[in-house]
Amino acid sequence: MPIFVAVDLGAETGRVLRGTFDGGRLEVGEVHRFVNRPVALPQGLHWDVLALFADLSAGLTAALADRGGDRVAGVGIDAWGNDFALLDRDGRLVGNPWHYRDRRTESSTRLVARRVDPAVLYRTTGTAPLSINTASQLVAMEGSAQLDVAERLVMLPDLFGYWLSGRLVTEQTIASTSQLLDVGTRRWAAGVIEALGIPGRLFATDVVSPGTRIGSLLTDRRVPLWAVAGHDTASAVAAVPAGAPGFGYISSGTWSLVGLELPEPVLTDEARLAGFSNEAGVDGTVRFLRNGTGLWLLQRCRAAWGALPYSDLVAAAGTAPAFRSLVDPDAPCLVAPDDMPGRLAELCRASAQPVPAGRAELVRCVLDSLACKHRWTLERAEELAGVRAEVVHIVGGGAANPLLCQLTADLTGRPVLAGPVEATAVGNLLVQARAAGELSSLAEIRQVVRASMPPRHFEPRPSDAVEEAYARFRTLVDTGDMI
Ligand code: LFR
Repeated sequence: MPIFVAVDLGAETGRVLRGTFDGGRLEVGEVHRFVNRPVALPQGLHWDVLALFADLSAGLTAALADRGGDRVAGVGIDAWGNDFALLDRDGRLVGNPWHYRDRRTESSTRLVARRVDPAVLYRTTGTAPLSINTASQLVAMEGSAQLDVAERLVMLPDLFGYWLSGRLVTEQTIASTSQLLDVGTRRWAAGVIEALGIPGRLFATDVVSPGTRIGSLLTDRRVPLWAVAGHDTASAVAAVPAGAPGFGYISSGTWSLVGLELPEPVLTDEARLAGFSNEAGVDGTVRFLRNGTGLWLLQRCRAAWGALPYSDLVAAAGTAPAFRSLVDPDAPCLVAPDDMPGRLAELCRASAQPVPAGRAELVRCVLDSLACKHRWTLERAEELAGVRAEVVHIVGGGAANPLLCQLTADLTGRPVLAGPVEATAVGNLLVQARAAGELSSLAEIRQVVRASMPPRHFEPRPSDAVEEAYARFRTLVDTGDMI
């Protein structure tokens, strides 16, 4: 049986997973897991890409050594979006890549807007103006020595692919998080790059679509390296186990990426002002979605409390009073990692709501608020795209949080289908399986996900309490800061 290996890099954790595909079902097993530890230097916050490469290489060695009689039919890499490395003319790394949460980009969106009319930029790239975008980061680096010597820009999954295979490509889905890719042609948007004052020479690599063979591993030439959907969210959406069109999805992890899969982008001013992006999906599909703060709020509370099991926190929240205090998860003061319980309490106090007493009430406040924001975002997406989602799929870590899934069903009024938790790795593995000729379409990929890991159903429970809470939430969001 062919086996495939997925390298899945998240902002908190990296993993190497093995997938065994028998023609109908995929079985996934984790081979190696490692911490992704950003490093704060006096000059700013960076990723330690050398440590990540050492860890993923160790995982790959273990996965390849343990193959038994099976044939390794491929390796694929996906990672979080927006971040990139610069290479010099010898193909060597120029400095350590920056972390998208580094504060050097604080005024970048304003600078970008001064150089290119925001409506024109949105019509060209389809990307919401966020400080984490590659474009914002590059503009903030203007005049730096790094930019002076750089010859190529490479998005992070492609950097690791380059180090594994010696071949440099740009994969389309990860490039679509840059705000520098043309949403129509899916090529670099040369006019935008020039108008922003970013050196054009950085963008000389070919843009390839998911499923393209990059090359083979330098350490074992028999093993192909495939370009998968290199953006983790694109891999997760490919693994949504939908049987028909007309679904909404929430890729729920540190972020909540809430949106729709569309055949064409939505490039209106309304979509731009509501903070929606049109990211590239598999097979020319568009991921029309909004980046919202997700379980980050819970992760940071838990960090402040000493790493209690999530399942205990969620179970306790289930017994706390519902919808007592609500916050906008995207409130700017919640971006910083420190003292999350204190910041949440402060937001409740400032909006004249009861301050949650104790951990259970605070977790309840977070989950109620996330579910409200899920509804707000889904309904905005539907209005903007002019389509209705009959069901909502939750994939990623949040699919293992039954309270969040039930609350999202209650708020959106749609059935929620939860899982797979491992959607990112599953999407990575099955795009490889298709590239290797084992499957033929995105619909078939999703059929395999349904057969291999059937989702869990949550039926909506409409009530006056839900509607009253949502009305309160809307007031908070509609009067707050949107982006
Ligand atoms: C999710 C994700 C989001 C992206 C954010 C930052 O892991 O890739 O899609 O907006 O990370 O890169």
